[in-house]
Amino acid sequence: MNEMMKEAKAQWPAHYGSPEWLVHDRFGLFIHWGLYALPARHEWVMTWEKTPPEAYKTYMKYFNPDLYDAKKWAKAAKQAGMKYVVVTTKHHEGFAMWDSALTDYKITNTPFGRDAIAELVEALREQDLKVGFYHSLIDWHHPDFPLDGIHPLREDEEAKAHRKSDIANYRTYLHEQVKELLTNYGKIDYLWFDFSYPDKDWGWSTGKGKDDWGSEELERLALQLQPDLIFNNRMDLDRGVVTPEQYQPKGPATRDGVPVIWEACQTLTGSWGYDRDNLDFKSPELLVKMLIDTVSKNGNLLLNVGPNGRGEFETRALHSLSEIGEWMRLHECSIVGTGRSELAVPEDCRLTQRGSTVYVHLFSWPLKHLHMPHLEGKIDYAQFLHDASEVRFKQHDPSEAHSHTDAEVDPGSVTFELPVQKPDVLVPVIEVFLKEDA
Ligand code: JFZ
Repeated sequence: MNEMMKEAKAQWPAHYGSPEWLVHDRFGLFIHWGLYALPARHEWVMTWEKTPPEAYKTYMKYFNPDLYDAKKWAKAAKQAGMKYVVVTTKHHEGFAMWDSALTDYKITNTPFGRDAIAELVEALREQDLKVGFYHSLIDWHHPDFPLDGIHPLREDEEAKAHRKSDIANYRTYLHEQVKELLTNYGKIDYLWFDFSYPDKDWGWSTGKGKDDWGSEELERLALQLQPDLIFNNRMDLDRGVVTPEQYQPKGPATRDGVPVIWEACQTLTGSWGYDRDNLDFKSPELLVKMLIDTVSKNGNLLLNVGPNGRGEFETRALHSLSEIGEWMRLHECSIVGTGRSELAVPEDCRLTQRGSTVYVHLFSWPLKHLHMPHLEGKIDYAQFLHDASEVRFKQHDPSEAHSHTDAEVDPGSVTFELPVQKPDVLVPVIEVFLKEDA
């Protein structure tokens, strides 16, 4: 294991479950599904359009995803090479996607009438996928959630003057709902709370953080029910998996300069919920490169799909997942169980490493040669990962320095001999076996 990864694991809170599986698995599916699938204009539509909770209930009346088949979702994740799934149990809109006894605002009271979370959890276990719950700390439906600058009623003067919200009641509701989720659905591996904004100040209201959520107590409660649980870092407690979103960090993520366990969360289009008119799809090649780039920096990738109101992943999302899956079918061993390599990175490449095996991912295809510095005498064998065909290499030879390939190569480097044709995979990978004693 690389040094930075060791340091990151040493930072992990001792009272949490072990993060080993997460760090090993590297690739998960994020699912954002709620009533917002119906307006299909982003999962923040309620507050963007300042829709009062009463009016937003229209979507509950018409929520009927007749094509929902949890087994299909689980299979799509599995086929894409993902090892875990994090699904929204409740998003900021406040709607429960499970059969909660604590509210009427829940999926079993829609025409659909089924517990989507129960069905999904079962399907995930069948596919041997780990189960994560995304749970929104923010709730724009609950009357005891105090208005603030991102609430849909933020410009409703009547509500601002007269609404009697008691955050203590909301806190109890939040805790009790989490209790249900961690009691009624078997083993849950990952809790992904979202999100805290304690430093926000709109003058007439402020943001919310650990005291509002009762984060310490919530964490304790969760661990009592599920001692192996791991958490992300958005409860305002400054611990848990660090979750940069919608950008690729320049290097391994750190907290106060110290490496931490981290997970990039990324969208297909820039929206999390189903967003019909947003066609800004990242290409499968870009998505595969984002996965590789993340793992080369010791991170995980949690890639999101926003299913639609019929309960399906749209065609484009399915296409992306299947392209990623085809790449993963051939290259999984350069991702799963690997992390950052301390070797010097050749031009246009990303490296990952497991023990003495190094994976060289070629982001752009060079002409005939790839030079890797500082490897003279250290390589035992090399091959392409996708077809196990040998990749021959030669050491820098000063006596041949007149030859075109050797002239400009740094002493000590190794030159891999590549075909002119780029292999027919999104990102080709050379698997390099270092000599055990090198
Ligand atoms: C949150 C949600 O608001 C969003 O809808 C989605 O669920 C996403 C995964 O998480 O958005 C955030 C939360 C935190 C930050 C940015 C967006 N942040 O810390 O920069």
